Amino acid sequence: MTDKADPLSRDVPGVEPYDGPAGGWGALRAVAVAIREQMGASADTRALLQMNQPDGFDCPGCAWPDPRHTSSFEFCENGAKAVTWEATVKRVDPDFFARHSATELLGWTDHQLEDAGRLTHPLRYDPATDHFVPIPWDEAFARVGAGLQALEDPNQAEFYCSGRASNEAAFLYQLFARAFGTNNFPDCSNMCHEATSVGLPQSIGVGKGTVTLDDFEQADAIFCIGHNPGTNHPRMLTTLSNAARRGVPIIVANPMKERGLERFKSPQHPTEMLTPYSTQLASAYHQVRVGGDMAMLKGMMKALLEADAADLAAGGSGLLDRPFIAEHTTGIEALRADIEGTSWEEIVRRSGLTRDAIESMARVYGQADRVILCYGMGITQHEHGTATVQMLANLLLLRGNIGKPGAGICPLRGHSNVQGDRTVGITEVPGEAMLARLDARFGITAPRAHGHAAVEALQAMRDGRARAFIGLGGNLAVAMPDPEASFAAFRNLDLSVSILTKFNRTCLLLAKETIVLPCLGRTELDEQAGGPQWVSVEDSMSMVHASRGKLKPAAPDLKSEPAIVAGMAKAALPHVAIDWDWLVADYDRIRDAIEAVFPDFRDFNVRVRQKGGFRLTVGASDRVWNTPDGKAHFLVHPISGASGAESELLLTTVRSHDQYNTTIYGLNDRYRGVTGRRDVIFAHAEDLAARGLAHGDRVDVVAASGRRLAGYTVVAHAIARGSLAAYYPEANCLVPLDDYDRESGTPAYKSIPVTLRPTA
Ligand SMILES: Nc1nc2c(c(=O)[nH]1)N[C@H]1C(S)=C(S)[C@@H](COP(=O)(O)OP(=O)(O)OC[C@H]3O[C@@H](n4cnc5c(=O)[nH]c(N)nc54)[C@H](O)[C@@H]3O)O[C@H]1N2
Ligand SMILES: Nc1nc2c(c(=O)[nH]1)N[C@H]1C(S)=C(S)[C@@H](COP(=O)(O)OP(=O)(O)OC[C@H]3O[C@@H](n4cnc5c(=O)[nH]c(N)nc54)[C@H](O)[C@@H]3O)O[C@H]1N2
Ligand SMILES: [Mo]
Repeated sequence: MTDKADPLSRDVPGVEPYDGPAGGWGALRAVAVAIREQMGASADTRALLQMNQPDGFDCPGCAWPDPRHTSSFEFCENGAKAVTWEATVKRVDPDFFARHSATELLGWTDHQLEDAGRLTHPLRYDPATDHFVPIPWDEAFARVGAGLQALEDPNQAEFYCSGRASNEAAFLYQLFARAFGTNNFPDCSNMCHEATSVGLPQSIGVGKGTVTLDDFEQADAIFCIGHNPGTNHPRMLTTLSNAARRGVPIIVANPMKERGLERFKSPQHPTEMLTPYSTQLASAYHQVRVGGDMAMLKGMMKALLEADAADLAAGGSGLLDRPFIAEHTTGIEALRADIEGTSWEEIVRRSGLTRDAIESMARVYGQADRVILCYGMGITQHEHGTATVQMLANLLLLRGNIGKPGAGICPLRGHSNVQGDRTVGITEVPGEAMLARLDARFGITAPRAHGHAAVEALQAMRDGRARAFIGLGGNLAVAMPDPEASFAAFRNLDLSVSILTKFNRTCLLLAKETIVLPCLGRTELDEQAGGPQWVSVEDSMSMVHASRGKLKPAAPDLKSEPAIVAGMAKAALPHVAIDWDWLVADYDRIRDAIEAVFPDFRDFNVRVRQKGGFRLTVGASDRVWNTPDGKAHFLVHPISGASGAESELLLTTVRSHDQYNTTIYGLNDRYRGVTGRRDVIFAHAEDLAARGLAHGDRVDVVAASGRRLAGYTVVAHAIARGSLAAYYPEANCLVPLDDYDRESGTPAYKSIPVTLRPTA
């Protein structure tokens, strides 16, 4: 069975280590394949050239900002995949739904469902025939309206928003839900950067990143913790490689060796493309244990405090920014006591890193004047995600690394407008000032009671307290943990409405009434009564800018998201005196309303027309701390996460290079050396050996609940001890719905205790 001499020499189908850099010719080839498969041989590739151009559309792929100074086409493999997936020539039209019953479609994979093509008509599930059937828009809206009016209480409806929606669509959507009477806004941010939105305001008074792209040009050191830009924010590699070429140390903390953080061959760089040369990115790569970040960060602070004390003793001025701490912060003494009381033994055991490694990270940190800390889902999707985000803020505050050029905190946001949707009111805990302005502008009385975030929404649906679901984009049932609970929750509903570009599994979890409303995508021309319209989005760095679709819509019957929201609102709220048609005829009117409700958008329609847009105010970037006492706060939490016990295996779930969340473009994960399959689990060879297993063995991955992923193939990989990784969403069956960060509600997708058993 196993080759005892060298277990890694064993041939495992579809698994072959990848030796190349990120980017390079492999990226260009992948784009050519995506274009051929989705758009055909005679593809109109003009769309790709419009991406992230000042007068083009915002790439739906990620929220990394566009460099303001260049107008040259910024090439990104995964952005191109996102666009070809939307601009595909394939269609799921009425014929398609006549050929395939809902029961049959439920047996398709997520890849097959979306690969079938773009939606073309509004649909309703017909229980008599078990098929989705086309219906006219009027009827679709009337059914949505009737379903909502039939509820006993508006709080029985859940209004989900995925982060693709524009500011204009999201603003109208929250207006609709609040005029209807609820603050139930589960949103994709609840599964993503909620730990940032909840944690950072307590630390620094704002729940957003504090840096801009310019800061990356001035930083002396960059830390990348728990994110995978080569796959999920590929345009960031250009920023990182520019920094690396300047000699800026890039320190990575990630349980998995990710090629996109190691080496990059820029498709924009002729010398790199035509020679064997690529840019080395990470100057040091620390394979922290899954769930070991809190221990690691405390270790860095401990090493920094020790070096500070040594420097003071030697007559130096210390390593802490004492004037900054005195003027701008509170809580340093409690933090110091906590860190001094934490032993190196615990830090080393729980982080999985040596004391030397942690001290070297602290040395780089302590020697740099301007430091940026970047982080992603590796930090947030844990039971202690919010506390860990606050540790990142502590570390930065110790040396005054917030609110000065070249320094700050940089959460890598997920969906291209997830941050903007929040800014324009998609939140279950709205502030009174905003609600008062909304009421004044529209003559409504918005509800004041807090609503549901994503986990609470699913719990309410599961328990029958929520009866209706409206989804503006996304695939909530598949994105959430615990399909046993979440699929049942959807099947329990009276009304389920999905506004989508592509048909997905959430539509197939049939409610008493199930409606699918097809919408225009980012890339497409949006004609309204007042002429062609464009929308606005906010990137990870709080830049708000315009996005203009140019392509002919996938089908004549599609409506824009704002028009669909307006259609539903008119039907559900016949007695509310809001002129929805007037608002949608010209999106400038929606933008004027946004400005009236959110003062930070002053002169919105003027400033958003400037090239590159404008930046929203981020107080902490200017050392204005919007906390109750006007100070930034050092916050103390006990170490949580990995215990470091010999027997412990924590499973993290990650995206492959060939997927966009629940959208599976294909079955390859090039940089991790996997081709044509997703049923693999990455493990450290010694963890396998300790369990009598070897590379290529088939195992069942079993969670504490007893649920399992059966028949997976283990792949020996460069991953930290005590750590496993598998692909999302397949592994979501191992995450109980009740395992989430109690502060932010973020599901613990990235530290699932499991055991491995040989498959019977
Ligand atoms: N092409 C593409 N682009 C995307 C997406 C996509 O699916 N495809 N999704 C978008 C969305 S919504 C989001 S939120 C972002 C997600 O972007 P990322 O945050 O990069 O997402 P993940 O793939 O979840 O990768 C997390 C990284 O964290 C590491 N990690 C896992 N567990 C731990 C841990 O305990 N500690 C540390 N330090 N690291 C850990 C993993 O090894 C992996 O490298 O990307 C956005 N952009
Ligand atoms: N185990 C595990 N689970 C996770 C994560 C993880 O790392 N691990 N990550 C979590 C994260 S960070 C997120 S953000 C969620 C993702 O959660 P969602 O945002 O709910 O999911 P997506 O897969 O991005 O949504 C895909 C669907 O969006 C629709 N769509 C695409 N473009 C548009 C558009 O322009 N308009 C409209 N209306 N619809 C459109 C398509 O029909 C497609 O089927 O998943 C979460 N789940
Ligand atoms: Mo996300």
